[in-house]
Amino acid sequence: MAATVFDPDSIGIANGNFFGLPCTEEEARTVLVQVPWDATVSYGKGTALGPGAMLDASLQVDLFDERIPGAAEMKVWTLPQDESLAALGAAARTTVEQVISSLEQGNDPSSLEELCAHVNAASERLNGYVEATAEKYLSEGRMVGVIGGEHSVPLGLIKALSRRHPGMGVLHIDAHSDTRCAYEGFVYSHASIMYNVMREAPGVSRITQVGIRDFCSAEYSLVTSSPLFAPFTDFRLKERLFTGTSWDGVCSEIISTLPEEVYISFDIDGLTPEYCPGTGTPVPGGLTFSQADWLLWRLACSGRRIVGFDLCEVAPGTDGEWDANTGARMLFKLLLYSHFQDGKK
Ligand SMILES: [Mn+2]
Repeated sequence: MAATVFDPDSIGIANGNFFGLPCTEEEARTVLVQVPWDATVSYGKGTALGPGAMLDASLQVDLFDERIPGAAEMKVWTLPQDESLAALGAAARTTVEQVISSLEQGNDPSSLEELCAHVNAASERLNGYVEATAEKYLSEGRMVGVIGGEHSVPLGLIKALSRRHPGMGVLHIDAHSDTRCAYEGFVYSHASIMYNVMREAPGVSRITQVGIRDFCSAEYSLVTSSPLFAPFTDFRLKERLFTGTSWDGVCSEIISTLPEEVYISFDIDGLTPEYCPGTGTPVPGGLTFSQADWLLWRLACSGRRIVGFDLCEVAPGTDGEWDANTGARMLFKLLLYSHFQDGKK
């Protein structure tokens, strides 16, 4: 039947895979794990709908790249969403809303410990799911990418990878440092992912942060004093650019802080908010799509190996499919650049 013939130059077929790529679980070189979870989001919600919205938007992306042959032949399979996760996250979200509204009314945080413990237990189950899923596919020799969801969700993947690649670095693109300890009482908060990486993934030797522009003083002192971190705040990036350094030169400085094996943790709000108006905590400033793309391309060309990635905080918003379109296209770049490295081995 004509509808089942894969044509990379025409609109993608809704076969459950991102970009409509024709690939089975057995054939997969990369497995994408969707995590529809926005339990601890403190401001705007909706990132739980991100994976589905990006999957729909991905069918519009042309599977061609002028630099990398074989884009349409990438073996990428998408693990279907686990519905029980969405239900667990929605229940936890209701408890989180109770806690936040109680905190906003000035109630004593210690009176909320039991509610927070419920949320933390739900997050631990989520982390267990992601880690076990990652372990399964990594042990089969496949690459794993996590598609959030809020930015708390990739912890299990980062832990699994850091055991296999001790000394690996994390390239963290984000408006936020995400180094808060138990934000609002929630240990596995979206605002704590890199704090938790520091605590629970000792195999990570470097966290290089790019585009950070919304942080508290405790976070700033942590990332500027700990040798684990290499912070490139948005102000420092712009200072370099506005005084005449090229973006390519800045990318070289960023990449030079990373070891040979690199995991990419991409929060879409690292981009300027025009690209992601629906995301939970948009912040003015940031990277353009092209700047982020150039950074990832230069990383791939640097000889370093991309060992895995996540793409988080994409929320469909209310203005059509723009956020998901941006997310799907950034996901395509992440897949392309990890695939590109295979050709160089
Ligand atoms: Mn963020």
